[in-house]
Amino acid sequence: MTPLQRALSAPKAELHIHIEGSLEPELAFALAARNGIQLPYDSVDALRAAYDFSDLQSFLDLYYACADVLRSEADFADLMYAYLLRAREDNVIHAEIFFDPQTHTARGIAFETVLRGLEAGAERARAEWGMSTRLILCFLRHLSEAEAEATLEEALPFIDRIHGFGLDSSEKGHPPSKFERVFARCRALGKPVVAHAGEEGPPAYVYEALDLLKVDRIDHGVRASEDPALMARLAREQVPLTVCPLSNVRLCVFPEMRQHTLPALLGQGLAAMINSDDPAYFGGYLGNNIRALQTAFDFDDATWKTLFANSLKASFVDDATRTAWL
Ligand code: ES4
Ligand code: ZN
Repeated sequence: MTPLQRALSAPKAELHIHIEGSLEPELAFALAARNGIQLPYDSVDALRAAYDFSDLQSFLDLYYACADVLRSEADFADLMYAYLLRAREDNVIHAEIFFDPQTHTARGIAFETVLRGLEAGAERARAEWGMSTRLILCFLRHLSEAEAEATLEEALPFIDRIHGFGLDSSEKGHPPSKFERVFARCRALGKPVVAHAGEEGPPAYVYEALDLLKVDRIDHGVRASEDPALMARLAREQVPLTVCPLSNVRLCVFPEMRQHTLPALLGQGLAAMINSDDPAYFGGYLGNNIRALQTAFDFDDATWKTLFANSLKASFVDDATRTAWL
């Protein structure tokens, strides 16, 4: 076996996946037909041809437009099950899955419809092959903190079914400091919290996520490599970084994979691991990320082992479960 084959077959966790970003064009058209909705594209191929992004915002515009086909509990269940079935092929044994309730409640879909559907898909995967999952509710940072607070209120009746909170959407101009109060409430509920930071935003946003939001992990964080003091702190504190290599290349954070800072992050001892982010839109699932990294960097077995151990270590499961995995 080659290091690539061993990497693909190793058990691993995925900690940064937006369930709405796993909506493949084929499923989008199937759900549009089921719900009597017209997508603004003629065919699967025409939609896929639109996956030519110049930055985060150009992607988000399409991502939110496509999410409109998600209407019923069954739609969310089918979406979740399709992702987990695909993740299983890459030997993902545990997935912590982001969802964006505001994208759906703004269209009149009830919070409970979204949650029940996602849970039904996850329960099917658990029953069929023992898949382990957690749900992380993300607030949309282009909206106000008051809207995030209102979303938290909507989630409170179901709080035992929400395993953590996150912050996503347009990063530039929406610093973590905008959400300091609502994140304090999430932490007071005893929930782990994470935030996207240092994807397109500057290292200062990573400091804010750490110091003001007191996050347990940083999502992306790749621009930390611009700030040596921040790199030293992330290494010292072993803050997990949920890095998404194909996403970063597709959204032009790096011009090509060989320019990705993942080797630098690992080289300086940061607790980074790899994830797919929005696999339907960015050229693939975890296995595709592994193949692209291997082509660019030819990682050895020890590097792959570190990446997958970092993913399992940084998961939000109880200590006994984590220890059994490692
Ligand atoms: C996202 Cl790649 C990325 N960044 C920020 N927010 C997001 N939501 C879905 N994908
Ligand atoms: Zn993301």
